[in-house]
Amino acid sequence: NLIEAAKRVACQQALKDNFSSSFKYVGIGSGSTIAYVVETIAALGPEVSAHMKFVPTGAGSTKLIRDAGLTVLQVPDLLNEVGFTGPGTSKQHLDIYFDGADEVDAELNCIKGGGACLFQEKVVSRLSKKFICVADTRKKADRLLSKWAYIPVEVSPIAAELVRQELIELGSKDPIIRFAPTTNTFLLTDNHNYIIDAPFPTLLLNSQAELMDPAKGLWTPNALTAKIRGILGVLEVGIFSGLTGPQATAAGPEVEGVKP
Ligand code: DER
Repeated sequence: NLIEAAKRVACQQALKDNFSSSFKYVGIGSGSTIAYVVETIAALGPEVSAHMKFVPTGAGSTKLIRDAGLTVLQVPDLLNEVGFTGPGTSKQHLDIYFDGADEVDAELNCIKGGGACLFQEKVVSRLSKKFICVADTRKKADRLLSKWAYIPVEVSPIAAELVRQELIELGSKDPIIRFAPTTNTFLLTDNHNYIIDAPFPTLLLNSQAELMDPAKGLWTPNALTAKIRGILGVLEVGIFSGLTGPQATAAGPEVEGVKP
C-alpha cells in the first residue's frame, strides 16, 4: 500500500544518500520502517555487508538483523572491540545509525519510543557519527507533539507512579504507564523497565527558546528533555534533539499520493 511504499522509498533514498561500503559499524533502529533499510542493505549482497557489523537497539532490531543474514554486534561487545581510547576521545564508533521516528519537527528533532526501544536507541545514537532518521510524511510536523500526542519516558517500575505524579507537576495531562495488550500487564522494555506515555502541549523549536514559558506549558525539546530526565526514577526520554546540520537528514522524497 501507499504508506509501505513511502517507507520503502524513504529508506532507499536514505541509503542512496548516506550508505557506503566502506562502513564498518552500522546502527539499526527499531520499528517497521527500519525493516526496509535492513532489507535494502542485505540486497546489496555479502560483498558489501559481510565485513560490516550491525549494532541493534533491542530484541526486535537484533532479530531483524539476524534474519537478514547480517552480523549482529551488541553495544557491550562493540565497546570491548574498539576499546576505551581515553578521556575526551570520540565515542562515535558507529559510522552511521538508521532509525525511524514517531514524529519529526522542522529542526529534525524527533519523538521516539513508540516501539518502547528509546533507551537503547539513544545509546546507539550517542555512539554514532551520524543519525539518519527515516520517516514517511505522516511523521512530518512543524513542531513536536502537534501530531504525535505524547512523550514516551522509560522509568524504573518501582518509581513509575512517583514519576507519573512528577510529570503531572510538570504539566503533563494524564500520563499513563504503557500496557502490553498481549499480556494485559504493564509493558516491560528490553531493559526490564516501564514506559510512561506523557502527553504535553506542542513543543517549541529549540531555536525559539526565548519563547519558553514552562508555567504556560511552553517548552523547547532540549529543555523539557533535561527537566524530565532529572526526575528521580527516569532512565531516558523519547525526545531526540539537536540533530541539526550534517548529522541528520530529512526523510526521502514524498511519495506521490501520500500526503501528511
Ligand atoms: O520507537 C521508535 O522510536 C521507532 O523508531 C518507531 O516508533 C518508528 O516506528 P515505525 O517505523 O514503525 O513507524
